[in-house]
Amino acid sequence: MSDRIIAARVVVCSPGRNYVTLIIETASGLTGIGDATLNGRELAVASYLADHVAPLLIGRDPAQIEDIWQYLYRGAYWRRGPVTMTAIAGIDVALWDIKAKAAGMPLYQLLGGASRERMLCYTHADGADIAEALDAVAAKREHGFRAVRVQAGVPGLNRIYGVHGDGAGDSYARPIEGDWDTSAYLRHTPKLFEAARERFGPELHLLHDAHHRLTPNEAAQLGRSLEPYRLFWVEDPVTAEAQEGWRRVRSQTTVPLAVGEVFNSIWDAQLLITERLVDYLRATIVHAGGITHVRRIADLCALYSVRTGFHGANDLSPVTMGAALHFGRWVPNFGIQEYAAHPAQAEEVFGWDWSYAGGHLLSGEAAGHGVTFDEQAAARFPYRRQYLDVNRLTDGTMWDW
Ligand code: KDG
Ligand code: MG
Repeated sequence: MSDRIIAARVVVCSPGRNYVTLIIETASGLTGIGDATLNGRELAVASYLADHVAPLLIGRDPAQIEDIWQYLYRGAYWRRGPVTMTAIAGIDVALWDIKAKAAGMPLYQLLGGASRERMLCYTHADGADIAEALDAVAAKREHGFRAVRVQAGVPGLNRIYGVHGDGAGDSYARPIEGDWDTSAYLRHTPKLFEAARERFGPELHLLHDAHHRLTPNEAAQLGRSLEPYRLFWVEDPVTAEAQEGWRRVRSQTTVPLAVGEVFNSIWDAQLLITERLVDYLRATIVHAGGITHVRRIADLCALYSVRTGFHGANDLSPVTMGAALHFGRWVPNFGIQEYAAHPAQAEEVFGWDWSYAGGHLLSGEAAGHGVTFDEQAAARFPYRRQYLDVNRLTDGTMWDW
């Protein structure tokens, strides 16, 4: 007997930061939870879902995940883009949650079963200068992390996103404006990783995020200068739009490359994957059309020796982490999972059965993706408009970040 969707509600709340959550209910009494959070543009996705898409879901069979996905993607005409693909992801993950609950299975079993028991993860260590950044790395290592992303302030620059915090104070009223000077950054960054290797030895995995700020040639210079320190990866050295620019980066340096947290479809990544221009793809479930679409991206990656390295900052809700860990438990070409702990207040709203232990993340065994959402608790944390930073060169020119 087929089931049918009887309700689809969007809740926007801010337990420490903003999250957009979709709740789908079925006639047989099942509930699916999806994350549709797009940092800094949350209400656009909430409106897309509530005003345009939720009414189309009522009466449909929740088991028809593929058909609903195609209906929302092909049927929209205005396809792709972060708002559309995040909205589709919210629905897709809620439907996979329902399907797994109906089957009485943890989601990874439906996807094809476990390929591994635990997922290697990396976390963030930031500092205003090299000494402070390395102390932050030491603290993460104490906590068992085997892979750490390291970002440090650059002399002469007052504020850099990812180093001096990411989203407080002024960001409620208008975006914080960071400073940027590529030459200073290129001079300073090798010193950071030289000092990190000296202090922590060869085994700790070190990662770095360049936040799309370099040209392809500058990225090649950065990669070469970091080769002696054997990084796990350099992330987003150039803008995601510079697809053919990655050929220059790839041909000039052997440093492993990661990209994709701002990608929302397989078409954003096609050239990078099929020409083997990157090593890790960071397109995530929440911003790239859900499990249904990211599975296609991961399968294409597998043909070209590209591994997953999903975005996992804490502006992606615990629902996305739950889904990502079931995906990671199954996907054959898993690489690493980013992990930044969620704000403490998020635990009052979301419940989850995934966990961290000894540098790894573990998915739970509950049926579905294992993440719950308490709508009454969410009402205690109303939405608060908040922006991501912007970035300017020291002469005032708007820049990438
Ligand atoms: O919403 C954007 C943040 O999640 C992003 O800037 C964080 O670059 C980031 C990362 O690698 O986690
Ligand atoms: Mg990043």
